[in-house]
Amino acid sequence: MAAADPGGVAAQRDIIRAEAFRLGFDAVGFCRAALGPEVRARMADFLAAGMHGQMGWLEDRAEQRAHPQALWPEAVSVVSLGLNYGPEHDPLEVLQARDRAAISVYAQGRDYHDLLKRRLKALARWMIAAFPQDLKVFVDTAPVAEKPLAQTAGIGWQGKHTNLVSREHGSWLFLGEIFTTLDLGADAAEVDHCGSCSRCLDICPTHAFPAPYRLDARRCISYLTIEHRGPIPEEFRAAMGNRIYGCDDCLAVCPWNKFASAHSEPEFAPRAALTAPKLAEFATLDDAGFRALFSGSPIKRIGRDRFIRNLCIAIGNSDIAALLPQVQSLCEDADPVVAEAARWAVERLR
Ligand code: B12
Ligand code: SF4
Ligand code: SF4
Repeated sequence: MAAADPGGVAAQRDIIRAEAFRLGFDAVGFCRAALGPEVRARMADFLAAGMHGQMGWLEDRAEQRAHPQALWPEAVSVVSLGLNYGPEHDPLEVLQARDRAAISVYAQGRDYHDLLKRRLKALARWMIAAFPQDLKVFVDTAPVAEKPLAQTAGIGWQGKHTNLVSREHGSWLFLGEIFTTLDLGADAAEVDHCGSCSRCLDICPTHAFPAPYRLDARRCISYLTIEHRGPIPEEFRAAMGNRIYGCDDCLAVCPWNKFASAHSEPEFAPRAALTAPKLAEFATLDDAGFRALFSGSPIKRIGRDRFIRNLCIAIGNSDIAALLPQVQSLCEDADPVVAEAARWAVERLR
């Protein structure tokens, strides 16, 4: 006998799920537009400890982040969606090549926000046509706690590295959501499958995890290379190695990645120029050159100066004396932060 399904919401979820998969999503789950009080409490701890560094925007809208209905009071259900961006090659390999720059997997192809938003909108249009409702789509930049929602909706769990891990796709899922006025019920939340593993915590080059499930963003290379303005604190510079944009170490070592498969999205295909670029190639980039090279890439967001600041640190860590002229020429850069990083690199190479 079929299980009771009052109002047919489980059947409705299955219809939407099928369409989401047809549109190319790799993970789909449903939950109520609400999060438990522990999410707000943990967020408050993180903010009170100042672990968000310069990301004041996390603090500004913390209430909305922790409570979906504070962001949109009419929201009843949330559809949480994931797109697989699993890499074809081991992202840690490039870290051994001293003359090369490491750019994190998510930033080697076209900006994922574009594809994810297009797909979310396509699903949203279809949902409106199928079931009358009001809805809103979100990806990344809105004050939405995407990982706790995804866990509540059952598509994965927040691992000890704080990102969402899926039994099917490992650490490699981008997340997006549709908030809707429709009551769709809920899927079962996912539970923690980290067990006694601590690989992600152990590998972190800057010891950015004060405890499992807690990240001090101020120490994270992803934060330092992408979000942090001004000089990078000296204590982290050597540990950054050749990482010039983001970091994948804690994601890449997760044992659940063994169940993951490489993505099949042409837009996520890494640009040849960004998989293992030579450090020397970037040193002469001016503003116009930077914008032309990174058009359509998420890297464009950080601007030429921050990018060259990161590059100088990587050159300083390279131990390759032949790169000395490249950083010497940046010591008088118009941007004082670039000039300081270049002088640091010159000292290191000497
Ligand atoms: C701010 C931000 C960052 C910051 C801070 C990261 C962080 N962990 O918070 C920085 C710049 C460092 C960053 C880095 C990266 N990011 Co980011 N980032 C975000 C953003 C915009 C907000 C996240 C947030 O609210 N952080 C604030 C803290 C308080 O939230 P939290 O991690 O959820 O903290 C929780 C835990 O501490 C937990 N907690 C505390 N104690 C305990 C105990 C237990 C038992 C449990 C279960 C939980 C728990 O509760 C807290 C509240 O929920 C989201 C998009 C979004 N709107 O959600 C993307 C997002 C999280 N980032 C993403 C990605 C891909 C990355 C990088 C991998 C990019 C890269 N390769 O460089 C790295 C990963 C670094 C890492 N280990 O987290 C993806 C992650 C996808 C996924 N599968 O999880 C997101 C979801 C973007 C997207 N739409 O796909 N990011
Ligand atoms: S992204 Fe890199 S620096 Fe940040 S927590 Fe993970 S391993 Fe550490
Ligand atoms: S590496 Fe281990 S501890 Fe970290 S998220 Fe994966 S399973 Fe959990």
